[in-house]
Amino acid sequence: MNAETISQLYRERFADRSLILVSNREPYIHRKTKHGIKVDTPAGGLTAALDPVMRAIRGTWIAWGSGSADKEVCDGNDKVMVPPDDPAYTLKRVWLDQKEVDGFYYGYANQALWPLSHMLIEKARFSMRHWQRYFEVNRKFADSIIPEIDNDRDVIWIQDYHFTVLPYMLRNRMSDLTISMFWHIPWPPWEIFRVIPQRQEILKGMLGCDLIAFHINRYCQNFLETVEQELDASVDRKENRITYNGRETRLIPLPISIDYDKFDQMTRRDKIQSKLTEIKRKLKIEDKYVGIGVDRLDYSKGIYERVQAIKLFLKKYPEYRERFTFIQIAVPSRTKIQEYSELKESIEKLIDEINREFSTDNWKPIIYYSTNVSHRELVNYYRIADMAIVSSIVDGMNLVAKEYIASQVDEKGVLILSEFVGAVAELDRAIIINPFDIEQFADMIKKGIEMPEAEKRRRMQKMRAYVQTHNIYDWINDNLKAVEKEIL
Ligand code: GDG
Repeated sequence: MNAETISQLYRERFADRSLILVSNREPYIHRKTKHGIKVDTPAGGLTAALDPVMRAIRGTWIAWGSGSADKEVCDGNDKVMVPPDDPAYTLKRVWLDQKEVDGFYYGYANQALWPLSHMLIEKARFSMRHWQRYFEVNRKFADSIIPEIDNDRDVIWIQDYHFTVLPYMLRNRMSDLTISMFWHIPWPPWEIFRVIPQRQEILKGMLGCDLIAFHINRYCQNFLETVEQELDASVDRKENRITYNGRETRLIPLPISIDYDKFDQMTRRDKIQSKLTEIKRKLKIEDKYVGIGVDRLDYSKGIYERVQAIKLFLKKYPEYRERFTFIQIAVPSRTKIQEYSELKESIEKLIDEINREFSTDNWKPIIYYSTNVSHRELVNYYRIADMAIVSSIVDGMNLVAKEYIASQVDEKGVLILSEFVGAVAELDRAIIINPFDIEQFADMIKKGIEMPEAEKRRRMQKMRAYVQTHNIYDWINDNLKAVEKEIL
């Protein structure tokens, strides 16, 4: 599947239905700078995955307008065509004031639902004020969506944990709409979810959907069990169906993916070799074995554990000192939340310690970047790296693993992958680690480096073939097929 086939299929199957995608984060952020208005693409899996889909389908994307120049570039209806250099679809922005952002986004979404869904009960904070703002912002989005609906045959596609009560709000206003939701993070077992004071409102809200998709079946099963325990609903575990208040909601596992061809092509672009040589020279890593980590700086990503494993690896296997360099790109994320700024500090402190302890005149073990890097630049690092380490302690899917694979055109890279990411079910040729087991983790880094070339290649070829044939367009095709089933 590719962009063209998807756009054609959409036209054939959904001729008179528009697609309205709703997410918190917008795919393009306009920002005022000294040199005029600049456009950023945010770091994050959701927007990275969905932008190619919207380019192909050309629907309307409704999201929070978070950039300092966002208003300036919009028309009177809060709309702007994007991508800026090749306009293909409409972005409609919803404006939130500081109190709304604090309560809805930093508060309920990211300090209650995010940690809870990642099974980190002790990090979850619940406040009535945050919940109220969260509820109000969901209503604000409903108000912004309704005027965009041409007729009740349109398809509304809601993304993620920011909008759990929105499906019910829309359903109440237009009962025949087709409402589908994709949940990008894990769904925890009921014993964990039940901690949430507003758990029933959340479940009732989500059951306003016709269809809810999770990355893997285990998350579907967790959701079914949660509903079974919390609501007076009929739950069919075999068919993944829930009937509640006379309405049916279907669940499906749909593992998200990436635009494989885009990464593959960026990796093969002209002059990339000289660019790679230049970067290596600048970083003084021409003769080193290079590892890479790319993450939003989030406690779910296991960055601290990764750095601990690298420290142990260098201690235990001194023969790799001056020969192994790790590049960590950690884009700051949600920095207003204390937990996140503390994590940033502790990771940077540990990296500093390691660099002080092991560095020599011509070698620094860890090169650390704490800035937003474009996908084009990221690909350079993916190419340079002989090994990628994805060590999340919990992760819905993890796209970095798939991006690294798509960038390995010479098939030599090694992927070290946590057993706690959704992607592990599909990428079983990676070297699988438990990020909590630092000893084993350190040994696996050694194993990855020392793996015979032929085996590295065999494993990488298998994973590349898989990601190529299970790319983001295959994912959207499966999504559309599932939605179509609901409509017919
Ligand atoms: C959630 C779930 C699920 C990284 N640095 C920069 C940058 N990135 C891009 C990567 C990749 C994305 O961010 C991160 O993807 P993850 O999958 O790790 O995602 P989360 O943001 O945690 O997203 C996750 C995902 O949703 C999709 O469903 O896989 O489990 O937690 O694409 O390349 N992008 C830019 N600058 C950077 O510096 N522009």
